[in-house]
Amino acid sequence: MKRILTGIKPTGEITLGNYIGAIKQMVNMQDEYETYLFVADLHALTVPQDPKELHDRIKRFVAMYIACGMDPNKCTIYIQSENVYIPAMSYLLECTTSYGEASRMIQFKEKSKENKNFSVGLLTYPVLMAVDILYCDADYVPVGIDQKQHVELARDIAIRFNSRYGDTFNIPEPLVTSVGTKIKDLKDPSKKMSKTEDSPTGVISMYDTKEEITKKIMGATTDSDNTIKFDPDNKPGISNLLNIASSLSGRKIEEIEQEFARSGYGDFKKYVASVVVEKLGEIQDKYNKLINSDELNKILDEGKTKTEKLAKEKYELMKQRMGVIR
Ligand code: ATP
Ligand code: LTN
Repeated sequence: MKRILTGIKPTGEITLGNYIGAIKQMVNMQDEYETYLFVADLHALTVPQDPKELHDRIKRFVAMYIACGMDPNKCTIYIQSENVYIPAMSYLLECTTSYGEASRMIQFKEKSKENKNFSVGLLTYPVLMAVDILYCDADYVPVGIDQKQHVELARDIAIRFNSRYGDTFNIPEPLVTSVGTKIKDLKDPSKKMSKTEDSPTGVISMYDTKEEITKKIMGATTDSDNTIKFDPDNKPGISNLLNIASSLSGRKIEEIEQEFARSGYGDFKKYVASVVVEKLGEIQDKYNKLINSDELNKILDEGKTKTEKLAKEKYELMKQRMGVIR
């Protein structure tokens, strides 16, 4: 069975964009692949975080993964920082990665411009991400287009390590989620819906109430021609709502277009809101049952034990290959 793996940084609350673009793909793939899903909390530290908020968010992420449909009996769920071999391996790989390679990463260039006091961790972030992928010999890494360059760097690092020190890592491939599932900010549909974006009415969090969801969708930016048609270039707002409704209801976009061919934007938005309210309601019910349960700790303990064993074996092999042994 091929292995897939992905992680999400707990830099803010999980959004509808994360659910449709990342978690739902993993839910759909967990039957066919050996699946690893983790909370990338060490990655969150590359930009300043409030410790109390970060701590609370980590467990919420795990409960939300499961509430969204990840089945702990089929996949391995864990917290990145609980695997002590991950940062240790990251140092070893940092020593095989050039400064030039790391500083060419687009995300590093962008984020280091935003804050001149950026941390060294922001530069080494893609090497840590390479370890996340390589320690368990993942075959495929489902990511958004913005992360493709990092997975390609992980490939380069693995190929170089293998040729310098002998076969050690499997070479992973990025699985870029399709353009159709890139969910946009409801207020500014030229931007993606993002958990760190300061856009209180443009971003739907997975914890939003029925009233909040309805208000945000009814207030979503659209256009003035009053036709419900999928046309992302000319009608980004309506196309975004069609994408959301289609992804959550499982209905085809054309079917929804036809149903609302003679309706105004108000009726269409009410429908989209009802679809989101229903889906998020189901997820939130499951989440509320899980968040304080012992089951969560059991799942995380199992994830830690399993992934630590794999990482330890790889770490020992790397050390041996690199000559850092007694
Ligand atoms: P940040 O604001 O910290 O950059 P983010 O919300 O943009 O966070 P990431 O943690 O970078 O999300 O991404 C986690 C996963 O969710 C990635 O696979 C990414 O492609 C996916 N994802 C994030 N936002 C969206 C979106 N709006 N539509 C579809 N997929 C998304
Ligand atoms: N960098 C990713 C999160 C992430 C990840 C990973 C994704 C950390 N490690 C390993 C896939 C595989 C992000 O910002 N979305």
